Amino acid sequence: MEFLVGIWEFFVTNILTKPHFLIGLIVFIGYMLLKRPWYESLAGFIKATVGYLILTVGSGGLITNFRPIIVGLRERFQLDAMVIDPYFGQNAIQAAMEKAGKSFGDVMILLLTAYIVNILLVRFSRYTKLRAVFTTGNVQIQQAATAFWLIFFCFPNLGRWEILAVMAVLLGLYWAVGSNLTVDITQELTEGAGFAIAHQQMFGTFFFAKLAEKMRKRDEAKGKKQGRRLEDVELPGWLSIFNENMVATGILMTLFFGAILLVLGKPYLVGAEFMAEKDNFFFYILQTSLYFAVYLAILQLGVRTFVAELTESFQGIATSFLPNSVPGIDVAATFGFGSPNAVTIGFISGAIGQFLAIGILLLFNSPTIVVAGFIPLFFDNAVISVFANNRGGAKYAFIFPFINGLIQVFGSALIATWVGLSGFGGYLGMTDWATVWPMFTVIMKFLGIIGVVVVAIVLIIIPQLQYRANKEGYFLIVKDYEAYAEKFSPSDDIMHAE
Ligand code: ASC
Repeated sequence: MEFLVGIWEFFVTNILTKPHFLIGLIVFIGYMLLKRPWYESLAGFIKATVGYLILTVGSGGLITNFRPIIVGLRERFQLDAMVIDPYFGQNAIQAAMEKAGKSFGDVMILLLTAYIVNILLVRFSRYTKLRAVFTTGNVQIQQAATAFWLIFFCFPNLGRWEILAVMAVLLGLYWAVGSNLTVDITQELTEGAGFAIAHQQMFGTFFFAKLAEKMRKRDEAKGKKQGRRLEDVELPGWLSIFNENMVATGILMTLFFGAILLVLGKPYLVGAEFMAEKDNFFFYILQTSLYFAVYLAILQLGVRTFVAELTESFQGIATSFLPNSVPGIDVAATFGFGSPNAVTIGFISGAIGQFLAIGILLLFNSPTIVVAGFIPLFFDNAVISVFANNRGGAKYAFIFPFINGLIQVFGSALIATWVGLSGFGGYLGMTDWATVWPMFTVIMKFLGIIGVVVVAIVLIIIPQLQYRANKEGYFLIVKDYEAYAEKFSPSDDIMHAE
């Protein structure tokens, strides 16, 4: 028994929670199931793992590059506040659990059992209508920790195994249902790349994508002049340089970073050792800003490297074990599709929304003050912008991330204060965890076990409703995108060039 537990632990620590290896392994197994020779399968493993690691270098670089701003704003204005960021959130929960006498080992048990629930739900897609397996292990740990704390807050007196069972069912359902929500919009965005999103804003992305589409169709019905997608806007004269993504990102980020870095000032940045005394301030700003474009380019290269492998090899898994399914992967993979400018615009609009919300908290002397974290700021708002642009046009690529920025701050401040996490310095802060999870928590806190049943039923019904909306196309969109596109012309859903 101990031996088996040892193997499990090894697998969890080294593969399950390391998405690059998990995706590599899925590709390897997929190719083997497709009866490819071992050396081709090995090559697939290497390409997928390397590609995923490149993606991680890109997203990690963006996160580190932004550190002077996050740390600077906090220190410079002496905000003793809660940071909304998945890693800060995880640390806060670890500290809170220790204080409450709970073992973090239980979070790992939850992660595993919820994973199994997710796979089983997809295995029985005929009944559950769930088509996506969540594979992004790094965020699954953060979510398991947060879900643990929220559900423990609702049922502090429930026995250890009973509460773990409740948690596993709800979290497994959230993973499968959330990822499944993004299947159609992602297939349409990527023209059948064969993946869904498995991250922290799946409900939010679906909501804003559909809202953008609805607003556009409403405008169309009214006969209003149509807006355009970002990639179709041809700017005149000198503005035409913005048509090139790298240039647009470079200029926009220099203005945005530049403004904030100027507020922080060179003396602070030197004192905090973000820059050296001898460095020129202007060139420091320029370099920091242009690095943003560098990491975005790296991220996109990573996506291109592994997505093709994953799409092809997953056929092996889909035909053998998990019929009608796609893998749910890191949200950053969507940044390789659609308009690259939407990524930058989403980030900046979301940041303006968040900063405004933080200003409002300060103004009203909120008991909890929030400090923006880069991950919610960037990854949530960029993806919302990408989809809003894809389905509704440029206008929504600006507006929706802004609204989401407000939601992230207010939602996180409310829930973290209520469940007692704000005092521990951090909260996850990503869109779904500032919206749907707080709603689940309210329902469960006030309705008790009946609340658990209500939340579970709502989650179970969502894919059934999606299925009803287009029975014929529902599984076809993952099995054979071309056939789907021919039959259902997704051009109706997404916005097209004029
Ligand atoms: C997260 C998280 C990360 C990033 C990464 C984005 O939520 O914990 O490390 O987003 O997954 O690529």
